This record gives sequence, C-alpha cells and structure tokens, in this order.
Amino acid sequence: MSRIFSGIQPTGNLHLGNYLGAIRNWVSLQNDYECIFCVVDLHAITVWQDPAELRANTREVAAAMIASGVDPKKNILFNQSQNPSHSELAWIFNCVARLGWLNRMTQFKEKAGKHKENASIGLFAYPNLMAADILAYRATHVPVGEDQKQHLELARDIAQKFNNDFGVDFFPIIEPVIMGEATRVMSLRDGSAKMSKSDPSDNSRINMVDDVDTIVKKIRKAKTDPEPLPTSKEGLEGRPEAANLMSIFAALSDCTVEDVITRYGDQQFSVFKQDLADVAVENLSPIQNEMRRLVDDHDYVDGILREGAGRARAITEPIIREVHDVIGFLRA
Ligand code: AQP
Repeated sequence: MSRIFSGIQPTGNLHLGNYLGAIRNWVSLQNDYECIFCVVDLHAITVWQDPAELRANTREVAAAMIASGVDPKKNILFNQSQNPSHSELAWIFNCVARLGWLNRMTQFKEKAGKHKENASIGLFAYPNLMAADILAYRATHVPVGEDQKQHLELARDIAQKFNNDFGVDFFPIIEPVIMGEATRVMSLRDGSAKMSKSDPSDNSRINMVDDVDTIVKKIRKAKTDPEPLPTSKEGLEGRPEAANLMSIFAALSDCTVEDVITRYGDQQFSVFKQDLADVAVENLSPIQNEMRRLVDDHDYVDGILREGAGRARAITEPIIREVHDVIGFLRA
C-alpha cells in the first residue's frame, strides 16, 4: 500500500476551504493509502504564533480531523514537533537544496511581501521542511493543491540531488495525488481571492467553529452581483462570486456545478443563499458538535497525538539512522 503524508497548519481560523480542500479528501484517502496526517506546528512558527493559541489551535485542527472522520487508529495522526526527525532531516536538506531553488519559490515572495528582509529564515526554508516531512517517511504520494505544486517539485529535486550526491537510490521520487476536481474555496468577500485563515475579515470565511446564526449571516452577506444566477456554465464567466457560491453548494451537496445551475439558473441570490446556508449547516453541524466535545477533552486529543507521534517516530528513526550512515555521520 502506498504511503501518503499530508499536513495542515495550526494557525487558527480553520475554515470551510481547509475542510473541503483538504480534510474531507483525507477521509476518503484513508481507505486506499497508508496515511500519515500531521498538524504541522513547525511550519506554523515560520510566522509569529502566540504559545497559548498555538496549543489551542493544534488541538482544534486535530479535533476537526477526527470529527470529520479521520480515524486515528487506522492512520497516524500527530503534531509535527513531537517527531524530531522532521527538523533533523530539514537541516540536512538545508545543506542539499540550493539557494537559487528557494529563491524561485513564489509562495515565499507572496507571504513575505514587501518585508522580505524581515521575514524569518524559517519562512524562506519552509519548502525544505516540507520535503523532510514527506521523505522522512519515504512517502511516495502527497495530495497537493495547485498552490503546493512548486514545493512538491522542489522536494523531488532535493530527493534526486541527495541520491546523486551520495550515489544512492535512497529517497523515492514523490508522486502528486490528484484528487479529482479540486475544490478551491474563495473568499466570501472577494471571489478572486482564496478563502484563507489569515484574511483580516472574518466575514470572508466560514470558520469551522462558527455557530448556525453566524454561518447563515455570513452567507447572506456574501458578495454577489445584481444579475440572477446563470443558466449555463458559460454564464459564470466574469462572475467569480457566483461561481464560488455555486461551487461551494456543489461540493457540500456532492453534485456538480451543472446540477446547481440546472436547479437555480435564473433565480435570485436570496433564494439560493438561503438553501446554501441550509446545506452548509446540515454538513457542518455534526462535525462542529463533535469538534466542540473533543477540543474540551484535552486528555483524549493529546493522547491521540502522543500515540500517533510514537508511531511516526518508529517509522522515521530507522530511516534517519540510514541517512546518517549515507552521509558519513559517525554512530558510536
Ligand atoms: N480556500 C481554500 N480552498 C481549498 N483548499 C484550501 N486549503 C487552504 N485554503 C483553501 C487547503 O487546506 C490545507 C491546509 O493548508 P495550510 O494549513 O498549510 O494553510 P494554507 O494552504 O496556507 O491556507 P490557509 O488555511 O488559508 O492559511 P493562510 O491564510 O495562512 O494561507 C491545504 O491542503 C490547502 O491546500
């Protein structure tokens, strides 16, 4: 069975995009792959995190995964910092990857923005840690969205360079797992921007912890245009907000955008938004109820993460020992 590694950052404001674009897909992957799901707290600290919030957000992400149906017995579920192999291999990869390769990473430029000189070295070297996350397990498959493709290419380059430099065939060549039509959920305030944890406007996203009234209110307030809903897919051209809301409806109802167009074409947004809110609440409520129960049960969630980390270390420690031998580190 092929081994998959996938991660999510505990940076707060976990939202519908994280659920539809990542967590929900993981639930289906667990039947076909040996899955390692990680709350990537080492990635989170590439930008400042308040320690108490980091702890709470780590538990929230773990709770969201379990509540959504990720089975922590069948899969490995843990937080990254509890397995030191990630940091250790990332350092080795810092010495394998070339500065020029990282300089080409567009996400660093986007995230560092105008304040490049003030960004942490960690944010710059983030893709090396991502390569280590995958290769510490010699995982062969990674489910990636469009935005992570460049980082995955870099992980492949690092694996190849390590193998070439040392004349070994040690790290596998990672393959992306294409998840069918990817759901890219856009901001409720701007259909051309991704729904994101770091958007300063809370109305731009549906948070996994939002209550029913808040979900209904945010969908009612979501930006639209004055036209009725289109009657064909071509009619969505140039209407990013309509396209986004219809695609969210399709994802939540497990149907296609065409089906949504057939049902709502030519209708007003007010009717559609009411139904969208109902579908969102119907989908999210059971997960949210379970999440609320779990986040209060620190012992249970921490126990799952601890146990998962132990299983994760059992896989990576022998691999890291082999890496040491390949490099020439002396083992007493
Ligand atoms: N809007 C989205 N639509 C679909 N999928 C999304 N993901 C994130 N936003 C959307 C997916 O969620 C997973 C977690 O990614 P992450 O924790 O590394 O965060 P991110 O990709 O940087 O995006 P966020 O959650 O919005 O955070 P910020 O604001 O920091 O950029 C990934 O699989 C991602 O594709």
